Amino acid sequence: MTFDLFDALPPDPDDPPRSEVLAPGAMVLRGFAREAGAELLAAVSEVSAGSPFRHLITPGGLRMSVAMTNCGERGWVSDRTGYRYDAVDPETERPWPAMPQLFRTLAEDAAAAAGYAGFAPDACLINRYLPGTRLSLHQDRDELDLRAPIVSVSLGLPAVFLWGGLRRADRPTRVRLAHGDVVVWGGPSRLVFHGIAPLAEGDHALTGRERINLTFRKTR
Ligand code: MD6
Ligand code: FE
Repeated sequence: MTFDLFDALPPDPDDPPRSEVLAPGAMVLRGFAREAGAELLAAVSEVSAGSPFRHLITPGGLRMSVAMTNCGERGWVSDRTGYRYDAVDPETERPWPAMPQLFRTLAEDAAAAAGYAGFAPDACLINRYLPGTRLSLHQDRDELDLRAPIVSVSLGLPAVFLWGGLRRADRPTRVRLAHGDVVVWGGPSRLVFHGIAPLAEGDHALTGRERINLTFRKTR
């Protein structure tokens, strides 16, 4: 007779479930990028050596507290005229740095793990947070093809992700995202309002006082 001992074990607090469903079409893959973390951060440094982090201005004239850059065929930018994806970095007036192969592979693998096989991102927005930085509730709706999901990778300091609903007024739930966690969302969740609560003070072994977030998109 055989039986599987592991079926009988209680949940281990040091080894929590690998994935959680946030809502239909949306999943958190816990620790999915943790192993690649240091390499991903090294690649972020290379990208930002070519296209530096900067604080964009919203169409309303406010300076965003998140610093941003991009890599890939197109990058997300904001200025007084609105939001758009642009093949050229307005700051350097050159194309954005190429998307590192490691980024592309990770994004494709995470999408597939969440049920979105064949994801082919053409843009990666890179957000940098310091303690106190926040990102107010918004929808990601500047992409032409809303059938493709978004893959979001958290690195460095943990953050509280605000996960709302399809209406701006829907009260968000709070989801802690730690170094290496990956959120994938699409389908019925694609236009959910979301944001990041003000980042708490902290010191991460790989990033110090920073949180870095990568969001991979198919913009057209
Ligand atoms: C962040 N993320 O985690 C901000 N948007 O720093 C986003 O705004 C976001 O994580 C669309 C899809 C996934 C995301
Ligand atoms: Fe977003």
